[in-house]
Amino acid sequence: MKFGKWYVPMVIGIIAGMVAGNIVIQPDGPAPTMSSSQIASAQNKAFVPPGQHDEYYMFSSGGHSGQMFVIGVPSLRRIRTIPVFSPDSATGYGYDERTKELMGGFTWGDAHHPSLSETNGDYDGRFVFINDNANNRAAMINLKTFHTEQIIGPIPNIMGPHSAVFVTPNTEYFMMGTRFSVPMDGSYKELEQYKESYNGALQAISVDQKTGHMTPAWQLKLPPWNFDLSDAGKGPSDGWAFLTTYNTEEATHLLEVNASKNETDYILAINWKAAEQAVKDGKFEEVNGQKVIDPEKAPGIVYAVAAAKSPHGVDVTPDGKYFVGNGKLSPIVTAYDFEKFKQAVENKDFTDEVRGIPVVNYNSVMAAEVEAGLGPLHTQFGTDGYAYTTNFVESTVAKWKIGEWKVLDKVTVHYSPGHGSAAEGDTVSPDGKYFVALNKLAKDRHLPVGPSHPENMQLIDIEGDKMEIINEAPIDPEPHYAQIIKADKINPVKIYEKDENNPDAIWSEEDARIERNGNKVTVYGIAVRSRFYPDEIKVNEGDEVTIHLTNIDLDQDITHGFGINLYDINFEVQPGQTNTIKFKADKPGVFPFYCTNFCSALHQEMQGYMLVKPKE
Ligand code: K7E
Ligand code: CUA
Repeated sequence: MKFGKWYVPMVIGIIAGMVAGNIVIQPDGPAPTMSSSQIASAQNKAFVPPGQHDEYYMFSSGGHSGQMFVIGVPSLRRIRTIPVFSPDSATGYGYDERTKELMGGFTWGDAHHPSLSETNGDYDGRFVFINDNANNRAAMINLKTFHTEQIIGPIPNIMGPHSAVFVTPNTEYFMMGTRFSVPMDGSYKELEQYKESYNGALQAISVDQKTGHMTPAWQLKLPPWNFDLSDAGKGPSDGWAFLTTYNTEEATHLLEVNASKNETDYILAINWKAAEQAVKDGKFEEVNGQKVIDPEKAPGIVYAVAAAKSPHGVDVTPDGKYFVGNGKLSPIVTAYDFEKFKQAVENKDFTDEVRGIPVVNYNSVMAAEVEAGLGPLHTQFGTDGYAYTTNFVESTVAKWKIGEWKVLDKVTVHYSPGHGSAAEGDTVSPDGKYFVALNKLAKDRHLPVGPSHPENMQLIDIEGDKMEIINEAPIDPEPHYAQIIKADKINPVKIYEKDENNPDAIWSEEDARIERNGNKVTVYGIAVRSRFYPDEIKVNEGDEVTIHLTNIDLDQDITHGFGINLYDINFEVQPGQTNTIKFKADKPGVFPFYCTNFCSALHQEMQGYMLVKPKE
């Protein structure tokens, strides 16, 4: 392998740097300022005048904030935070009954990779999915309402689905590969039994095309390695998924060193159509209610191919002809020719077998090794075969071209980019135009705010030969990945449709009422500018209280909140929406409730009293 000769010293350097706690080569101190002509050009390209809309939506993961950020491109204005895995008192997410149930008892998630639904390999603007790396879950956000509508999991047998979520070209499935290996059946095993008793997995989730609802479909048992990222094939490679591995050393301690020993790890190529067939043919075992396929017992599903040391991202080109592995601990990005890969599989051109998985001959399928830079993590695509790779260690974005396989331009970013996101970058027809570097460190780029800084997004104009940074904005931790979709593909509703069949909803003051059944009190109320009805809720200490509240203000952007003093309760009702809250009236006394979301000139008058009569 070409890279074998020369990357070793560099890798040692990187590891030594990591051990010394100094992974970032970029020097401290203010970055070079832009020239006045660069500033003028940037203003011209990135400024969105007040009242005008951005050309694109960017959906960015919120990392361990558990949220998703909606950002306009090119302005980089944050338009909305969509709460997904963590409570959000601003919207009442995690407080009302529906969203409390969605969160399933967890108070956070680690959201890494949003994936927009696709039709024929193109973003269709229906749904966006995202993983929870911490709690084995995935969420679906409906882009009609921008609300999280479903969360599934924790899914048994998998642990830390980091390599997720990646939709197939018609959103038949999305894939979730695990970062961690654990005993797959959920049992207790000592780490000494790691090699025999621990496993990784790839989880396929099927998606209902009408509702976007997710169902665990099947799981593929994988070796006790770590899996980093995946991508779905398209065009000629449709039906396949690609998954990067690290820690093929099968280390259990000090992975920093012990998982960085092998010269190469693997990219796994998974024939998901064959896996689907194996399930139909009954070639699976049921474990904790999940259909688990063991590739050793169902051959023809999983193949491995060598990849430069501990690869991070794997990305399929827009035409589906190549899959590209990003070296991380090697300075190269390897492009594999899918057609040759398929031939090698057919010809059984294997060099090895590892844990029952055939290893395809690297030299037969490798199309090119692109010297991208130090610490390449992720690659995105533009028009005309241009590719953009983020180099974490050297803080650059490298532009190269499919077929030419060499770097044509580099731009320094600030600092240490993780993922990047190109306009319509994961589709069969990327737009080019914009690339957003999702930089892990901001350091001196914004007003200082103490020892820790926000992350830093930088917008790069990729239209010309030379890449040019034209905008930047801080962002809370932590965008891992983002997808950028044309704004006109998304058509959100303006108000909730009046649901006459919802038994909890009422639409007039006359229907407002309080019902009592033993110690259970149910309130059917309305919120309308600028009052609640009823505005007196009288209960007894210890009562179980349910409040259904409908916002009958069918007017865009007139949202009401409902907070009760000292009861740790706040939720919202958007126009036409009904929400429900349940609690025990365990504190006697007088507690005002009020509208928390400024809605009218008489918003301050929008209040009432909850009277909790003390027990005798
Ligand atoms: Cu941050 Cu995709 Cu989780 Cu790379 S991952 S950077
Ligand atoms: Cu309703 Cu403020």
